[in-house]
Amino acid sequence: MSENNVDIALIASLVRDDSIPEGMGAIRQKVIEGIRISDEEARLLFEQAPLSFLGMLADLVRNRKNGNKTYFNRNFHIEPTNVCIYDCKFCSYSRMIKHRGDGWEYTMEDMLNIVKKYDGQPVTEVHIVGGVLPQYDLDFYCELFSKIKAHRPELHIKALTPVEYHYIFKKAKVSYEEGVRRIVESGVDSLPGGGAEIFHPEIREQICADKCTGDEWLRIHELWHAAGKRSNATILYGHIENYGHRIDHMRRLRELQDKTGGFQTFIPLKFRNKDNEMSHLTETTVIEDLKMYAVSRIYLDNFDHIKAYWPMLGRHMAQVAMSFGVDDLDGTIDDTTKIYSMAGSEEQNPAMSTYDLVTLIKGAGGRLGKGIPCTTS
Ligand code: V47
Ligand code: SF4
Repeated sequence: MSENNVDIALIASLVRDDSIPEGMGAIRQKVIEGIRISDEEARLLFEQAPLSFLGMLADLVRNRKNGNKTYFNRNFHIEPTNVCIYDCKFCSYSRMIKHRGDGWEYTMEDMLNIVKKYDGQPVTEVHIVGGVLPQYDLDFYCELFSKIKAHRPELHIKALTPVEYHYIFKKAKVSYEEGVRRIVESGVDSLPGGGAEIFHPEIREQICADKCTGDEWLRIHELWHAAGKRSNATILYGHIENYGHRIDHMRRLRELQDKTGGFQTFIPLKFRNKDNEMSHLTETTVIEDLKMYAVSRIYLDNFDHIKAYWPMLGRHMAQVAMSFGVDDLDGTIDDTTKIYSMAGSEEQNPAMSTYDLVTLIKGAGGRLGKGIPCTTS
């Protein structure tokens, strides 16, 4: 019996029949047997399962997939601009185009200089994402990606979301298929999970009506996977959506993953309420955050990894989340992102050394994922 099986047997035996909340025995049995849970069962977990029960089930799935290994990436971000033509109500980061004097707009040279700043340093990934502006068009980005690849071929480029791609493909008058072919050729290695928010139109129309739809987001990822590439997926939770919308979101991802197998990791992003048009909303409790990690780990049975983005969650909560399904942490970051500090995260200048991350993982009783330092993104 492998080390992982011992863990699973132990956890399964810990959830004694007489301690199982009413109506949840069947769910527990399914999870132990590796059988997919339904949308209704996910709803029951969200609405009625005690946190400790959720934690045990999520940990069982996490252990089955990854043992007690936790992965992380050594990365830095480039945020080309914080000016944006769109008007997402939850966004604390962007300055509308009419106030563009308050924001920044990097040139190609600025961005290449950021990449060069990391020459000789052991980073493995650059994460590029920011606002949407007309001068950052398809030709601009393809040139940027090719130049980064020419400068440092082994650096993994995780760049732009379907929000940007939908805009730049349309502006260049190319089909999604042709656009995806061009970005593959220019050297992009993977797509980050951003821009997904909540797919359901009922919510999307209220929080981010003017950017790509949920179906368009999914279609671009589908074509990206068809090109043999991998990507991530997020959910922005804890605002005006209900559990039904969260489950609908995860169902669409699970269905696409059944088709393509191209998603690597799912990243729940907790809505932060500072300085945006949804600031009147109260943020979710830590209990709700752990629930979100656990239910997604249990429901998304075809995703290998669940990621905690510690600059958003806080490093200590990220450590706790490792007992609720999380096996992937992003990342060393090196204080190169403003998205969360501007939205009210406790982490105002997010940066962790490899040593810090290793200490954090070991402190939570975890082992390092094979090949560390490595990236799952
Ligand atoms: O799409 C914006 C979110 C996302 C707020 O793929 C907010 O490895 C909370 O997607 N409160 C961008 N969230 C970040 C992102 C990401 C991060 C780390 C790793 C990966 C990956 C992807 O940030 C946006 C949006 O959903 N966001 N404003 C806010 N106020
Ligand atoms: Fe623009 Fe992204 Fe902010 Fe929306 S979330 S306003 S697309 S920067």
